Amino acid sequence: MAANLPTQAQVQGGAGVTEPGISHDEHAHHDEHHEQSFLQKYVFSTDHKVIAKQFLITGIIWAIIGGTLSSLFRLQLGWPESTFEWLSPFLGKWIEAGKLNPEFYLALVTMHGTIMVFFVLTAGLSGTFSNFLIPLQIGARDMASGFMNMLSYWFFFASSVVMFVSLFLETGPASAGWTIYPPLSALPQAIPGSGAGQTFWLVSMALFIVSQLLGGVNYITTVINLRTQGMSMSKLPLTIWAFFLTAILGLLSFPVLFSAALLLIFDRSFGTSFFLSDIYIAGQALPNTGGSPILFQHLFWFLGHPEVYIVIMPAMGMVSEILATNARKPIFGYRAMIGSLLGISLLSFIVWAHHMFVTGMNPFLGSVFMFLTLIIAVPSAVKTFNWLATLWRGNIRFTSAMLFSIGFVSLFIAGGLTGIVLGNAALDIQMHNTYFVVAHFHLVMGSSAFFGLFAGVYHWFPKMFGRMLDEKLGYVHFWLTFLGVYLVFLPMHYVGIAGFPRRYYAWTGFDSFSQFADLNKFISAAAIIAFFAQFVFIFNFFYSIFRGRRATENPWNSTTLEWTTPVVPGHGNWPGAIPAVHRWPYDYSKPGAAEDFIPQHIPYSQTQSSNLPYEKEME
Ligand code: HEM
Ligand SMILES: [Cu+2]
Repeated sequence: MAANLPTQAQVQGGAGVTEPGISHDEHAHHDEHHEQSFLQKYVFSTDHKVIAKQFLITGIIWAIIGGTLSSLFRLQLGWPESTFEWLSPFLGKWIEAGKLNPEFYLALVTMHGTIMVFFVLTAGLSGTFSNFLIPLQIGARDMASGFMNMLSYWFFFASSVVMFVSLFLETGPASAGWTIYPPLSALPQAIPGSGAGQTFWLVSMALFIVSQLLGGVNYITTVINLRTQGMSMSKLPLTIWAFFLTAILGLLSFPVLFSAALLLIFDRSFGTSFFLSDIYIAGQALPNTGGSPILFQHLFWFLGHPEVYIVIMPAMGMVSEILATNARKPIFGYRAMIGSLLGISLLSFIVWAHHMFVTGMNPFLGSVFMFLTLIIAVPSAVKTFNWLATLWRGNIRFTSAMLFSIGFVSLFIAGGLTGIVLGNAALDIQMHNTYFVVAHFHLVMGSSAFFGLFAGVYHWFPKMFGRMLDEKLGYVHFWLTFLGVYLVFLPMHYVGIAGFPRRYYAWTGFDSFSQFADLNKFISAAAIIAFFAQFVFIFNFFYSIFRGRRATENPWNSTTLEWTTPVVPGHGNWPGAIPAVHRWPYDYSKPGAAEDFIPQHIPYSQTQSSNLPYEKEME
């Protein structure tokens, strides 16, 4: 399977790094002789593979922090009467006489949500795999602009530093929830976390959005311009379709959050009243008039809803790829998969107000948003059906990546169903701001996106590091996590239906909720165990980078282009010419074929016995 196919049309318009032929030998040269300094190679690198690893490792660090915060607030919810003296050395003044400070509790949930949604599942997931896979799977030497790509990581890094520092502020980090609704977020005097912590949050988010936009423009340009010869849009792996559409979603919605954040900064620091009106503090009227806190919600959710798809679509793409590879079957309904991604992308812009059914909006408007929201169930169901049909009668290999992908489908179904419940305004009015919503989005987004992330790491680790992750540890990690998330989030539906509100520090003051005392303990225990199970993965990850079994070029017998590169691809990805592409990425178990997979770069002329009638005419 020599990869030295014609190169002349390696359509590498523009960007210097990726010019075929000319630059490449130079790059190989660089690599072998270490002319690049350590700093250029590993720190301020413009190589998409290094940048991907930077995103991944930063994401893992954030996930550990985000998980620790949730363990802390679950301790409080599970054992509200107990004291936690042993935490005093770590939490300082946030814990008094063993009791968590209620305002610190709000800071914990706010930072947990912010970190998980943006820093782990957006930057860590999408940033890692868009960077790693786009050039490798479309057949490009690097991103369109390596420099912008590097900036994208370093803006994320700067944003991370600001957010991290805010954890240690005297008055604590932001505490208005990950959705930072005003007036709580707009009035620095409201609660301690509304002060400097909120300012840091906004500055960090602004930097984060710059990072997202730099990355997104680059991904889009790369996919449009740098595909190798033969790689038409209809031969793209679904991963790339997902990353491509995700980048478009980000590009169109993050700027709206940016403007909302900017206006909020003005309200906080420069006396404007975009989001404030008629506010009284301790009987004293504030001068602000004319603004609307609901306006903020509209701006926030105009990003916020697409954001949940920014988080989930890359995972969907990777899961599609991994399911087909390990079921040894073509993905079922390739075009329907692309169509449903397109459908979800379009719809995701016109449903945002389903987060706002209780804001007093006109019920007619509510019913329009309800209608549009429920339509999303259609493309979501198409995808689910196609994943299941791909598995159906497949020759399934239960690799760790495959287990996590199947887990993804399971969680997406379990969490998606309750979306349909919440999408009904009449039901949502009862359920809004209860644990039912928390259960919904932790299954459908939190857990399933994490499963997509894990699936991706188990599957592409060999290409990233040239070594394999340990599969036995992978199984342990999978089962503990899979059982863990269901044990944590299924019971939450139950307490949510009973009206248990989210973001409450203590429920002991409410008689009707004391019946959930045991259930809350159970959820907390399961959550903390599931959190500690993640260290199996973290150990496996760092151990295997150095000590894992050595990988081969194509350990999963996969069809896509990244597996035609050397075990650890160098700068420029292919030592010789970039292979041209002749077929779609899902030629698994083709009748009449010599093997159960035919890579994308193999021409039909070499596979006569397996060609379908119309494929015979194509060469
Ligand atoms: C059939 C599809 C879905 C429908 C109809 C749906 C509907 C809803 C509705 C109506 C809410 C608002 C509940 C409330 O606050 O009262 C909501 C919350 C949420 N949904 Fe979904 N959803 C669906 C799928 C998804 C998916 C796929 C994701 C993420 C990948 C997601 C993530 C979220 C998040 C993060 C929230 C809560 C945000 C917050 O208030 O903090 N949903 N969903
Ligand atoms: Cu939404």
